Amino acid sequence: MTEGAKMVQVSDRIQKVMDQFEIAGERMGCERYGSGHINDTFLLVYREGNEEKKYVLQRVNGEVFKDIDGLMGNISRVTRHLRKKIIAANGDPDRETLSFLLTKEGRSYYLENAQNAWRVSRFVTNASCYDVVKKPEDFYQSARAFGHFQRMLADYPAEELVETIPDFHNTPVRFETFKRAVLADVCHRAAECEAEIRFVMEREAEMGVIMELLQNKKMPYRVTHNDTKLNNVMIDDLSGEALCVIDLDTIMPGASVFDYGDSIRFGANTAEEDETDLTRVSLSLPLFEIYTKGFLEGCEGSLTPKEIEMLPMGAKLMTLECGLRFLTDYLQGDTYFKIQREKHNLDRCRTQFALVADMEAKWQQMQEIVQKYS
Ligand code: GN1
Ligand code: MG
Repeated sequence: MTEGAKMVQVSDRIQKVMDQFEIAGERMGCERYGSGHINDTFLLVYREGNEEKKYVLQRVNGEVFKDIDGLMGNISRVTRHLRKKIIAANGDPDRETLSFLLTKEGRSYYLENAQNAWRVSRFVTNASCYDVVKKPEDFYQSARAFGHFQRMLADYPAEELVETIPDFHNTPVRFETFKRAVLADVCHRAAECEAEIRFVMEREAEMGVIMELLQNKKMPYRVTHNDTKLNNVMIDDLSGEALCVIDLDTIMPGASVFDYGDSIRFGANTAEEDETDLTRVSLSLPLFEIYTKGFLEGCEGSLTPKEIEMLPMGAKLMTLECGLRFLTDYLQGDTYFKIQREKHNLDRCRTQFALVADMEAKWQQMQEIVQKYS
């Protein structure tokens, strides 16, 4: 199919949305893009003279992100801060951070209706996002990038940021929501999930460990990304270096170990997030080590001894919390995460819990690896 033919298939709705933005050139194509569970993403191709230009069009899920003004405000403030840092380090701000196009009315997003806001960013060319670790080097690069991202935001005034999803990584709050979902059992699915529910209940005592350290000021609040999946970093196709951290919707004050932990959860798993054969799920210690090294290098010595000590716990709690969220969504009727098949959220929950169990088995080795780089 030619690019032109793809363009013909664009729905009237998308066409109308694209019309709201100030985008130069001739429209050549539009196709679905990426593998996010929340927003809808499209790749737009335009031609200006002989040059092809690409953009990313996104529908921000208004059910999940209730304060679009706050969210886009966060992103523009944070990217402005990052641009300054990148320029000061002789980097290329157009490739190393996201930039958004304005609508014809000069706004950073187009509000289609209360539930649907749309935005357009420049596509970072000659760079890729990966859903699985194909080369350990890519994972190492992502680790450095997320560590460095946090480092660049260390002097950003966190109080200026809106909490786009309150209590996003507050595991005890997630646990309370889960317990209510079990009790309500609106879809009559709790009986089927007995083993998973028990798995969660057996770990109740650990749920609050990180939040308690933050609340008791034993660990600092930092500006964190909070959704540090490998596919949220763009890797330069030529140099192989991590270029740009994307998906900035959940930048909020948080713990450094959230970012570290969520990356381990996703990237150091030997299987995909929705693998149905649980014998394939495990924590890869070599990948765990590579990420630990890269993340600490990226943080450039800025983590406190307590934060470093809690890295394994961050990995475990982010994995447990994510499994808990998938399970809660399954119990509530799959209203939050997009699913592609029946029981998709239950499958995702099971991989997360299998990974938690494997982390528990490898706890000692995880601690030793972290100590080696501290
Ligand atoms: C969601 O949108 P996406 O796919 O990057 C979710 C994360 C989960 C992740 C699980 C706003 O991220 O918190 O860890 O799915 N984002 C939101 O894959 O809830
Ligand atoms: Mg994403």
